Amino acid sequence: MERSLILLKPDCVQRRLMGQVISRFENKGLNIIAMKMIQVTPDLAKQHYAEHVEKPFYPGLEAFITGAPVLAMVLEGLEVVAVVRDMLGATSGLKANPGTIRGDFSSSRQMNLVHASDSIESAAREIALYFDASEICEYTPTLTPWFKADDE
Ligand code: FUP
Repeated sequence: MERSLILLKPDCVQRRLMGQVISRFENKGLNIIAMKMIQVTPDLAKQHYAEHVEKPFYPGLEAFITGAPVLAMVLEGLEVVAVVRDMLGATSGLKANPGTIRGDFSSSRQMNLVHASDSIESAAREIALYFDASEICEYTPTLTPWFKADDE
């Protein structure tokens, strides 16, 4: 099982789209094993987006991500990193295919509603940024036998 760090960004919270996005993850059969609402600080934003801090768009990105609360969660599932990235679609809502979360709900490159880790290594780093180990609630869903075969 893989894990991925997901953020429902300030635009998702403000536009009342959290429920619809969470439903997509639940319907897909992914496990939510941690969840909390937080206000991202400029310091946390710089750690999260370390690879972008020097880029021209970073000041706007930081103002956006710190501008209202986010809902942070950890999703668990088979190949969950790639599965969730595909569910989100391309980074810009203007490029994301219809049927994806961004393709269906976003018309912006910055306000693209949801962040998801882009690799297993990023997921481990980002989960540690947002959650203590004690906040991860691992469990075996009783529906698991109806979501996948035993040997998958
Ligand atoms: P993604 O991996 O899809 O979240 O996208 P990136 O890591 O490339 O970018 C991180 C965030 O920066 C994206 F959510 C959107 C934002 N961004 C901008 O606001 N302007 C840009 O020119 C590029 C990215």
